[in-house]
Amino acid sequence: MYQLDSFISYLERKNPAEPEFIEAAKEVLSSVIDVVNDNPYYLKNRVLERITEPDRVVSFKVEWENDEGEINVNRGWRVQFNNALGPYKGGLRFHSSVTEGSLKFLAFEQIFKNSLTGLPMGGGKGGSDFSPKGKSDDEIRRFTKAFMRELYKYIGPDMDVPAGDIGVGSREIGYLFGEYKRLTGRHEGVLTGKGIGYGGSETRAEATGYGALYFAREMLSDMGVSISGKRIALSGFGNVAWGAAMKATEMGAKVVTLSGPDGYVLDEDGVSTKEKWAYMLSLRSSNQDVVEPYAHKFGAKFFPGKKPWCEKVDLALPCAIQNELLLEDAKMLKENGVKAVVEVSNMGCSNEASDYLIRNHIPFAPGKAANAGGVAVSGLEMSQNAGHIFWSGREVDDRLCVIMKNIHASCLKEGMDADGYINYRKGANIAGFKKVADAMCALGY
Ligand code: 2IT
Repeated sequence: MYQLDSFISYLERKNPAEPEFIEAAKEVLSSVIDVVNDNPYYLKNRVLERITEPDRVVSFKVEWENDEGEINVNRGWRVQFNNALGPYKGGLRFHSSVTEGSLKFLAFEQIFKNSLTGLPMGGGKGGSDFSPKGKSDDEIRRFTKAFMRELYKYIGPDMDVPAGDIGVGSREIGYLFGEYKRLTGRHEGVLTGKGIGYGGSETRAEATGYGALYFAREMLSDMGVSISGKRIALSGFGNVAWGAAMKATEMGAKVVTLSGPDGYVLDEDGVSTKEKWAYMLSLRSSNQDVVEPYAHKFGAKFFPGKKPWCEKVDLALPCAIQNELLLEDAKMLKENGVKAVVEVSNMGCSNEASDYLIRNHIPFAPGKAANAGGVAVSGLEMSQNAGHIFWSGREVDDRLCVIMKNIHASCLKEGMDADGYINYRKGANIAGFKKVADAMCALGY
């Protein structure tokens, strides 16, 4: 029998100075520990020890030259956490906050997220502590290609298929794919999020945001409420926030905030026009990592150094980075009558914040369920690449919508509390975990 506290202490001893990994593990384990203790097969197979240990972590040096001709050194990693369900799959993050521990947390989350999609994908994640902020396009290209010169040794269409994440968008995927092709001579589905003209899938760019809104719509309908007319606070201003703002607008809701490391924008007219969405993309590709110019351009208000969670809204959608919505933010949202919190970034809410929301019976969707649309369409891109075919945007979007509804149904099946409260976090963790644990047991050690 496992005991939660002693198992967490064991993980802390094995993974010192990796607080985000411990936090993510604690969240999953607190949901699944009873399931494991009730299942002699899982106990005999030591699934908890095995599922919390990555298959391997590759760390490598990345040397690149800046515009002044100086040599720079960064560190790159690929965490190949678990491939029980399929090839390792997960994004690459280029951000100053990246450490081995943060990538382990992201790869761990990715295992269960990918399992929830129902597609055959294992869990992985990679990236670098390289910060694109303030870099020129040439510097980004040189760094990205140098990164692939190491990474290509460890990946392959049936082994490990990276994609984008924070700091890695279609521009970087293009450079990465170009370098992989130059090194190997193979045009194959080794990366997802590729440009549509050279093997990418329709709707991949929009998929994370779209999927999160499909999930949010299902959650609200569990409460008998329509998403139309709802007021939404978003954080972030990148690819995920962009997709979410477009789909929310299409559903008749109004997104009133965006945010960046510099503060948040309040746009009472709504982030709801093609011009505003295109501007979000241009802000992102400018590599400045600030959102304030949006406020100047569109006559919106800007609150420096603040987060959008103090606004009175029906829905809060963290779309930026981990631990961006903390306990005091959750309290403020509740005070202001929030109806649901949908985590679109990975672990956007601290455990304390999501515990508080759940204790207070505010519907809370964890990232591994709500943001799975991105990797789901990556899985569809892999299918198209493997079959040498191309699906229309309509076809991909229809499949995405079905996948998000299925994930929602899995959360209901495993997450319904005795008093009728739907604990989506518990439901997602149990449903995602069981499938991986069953496969691990079936495959043997
Ligand atoms: O966090 C995520 O799910 C992603 N960054 C997308 C991963 C992918 O392989 O598309």
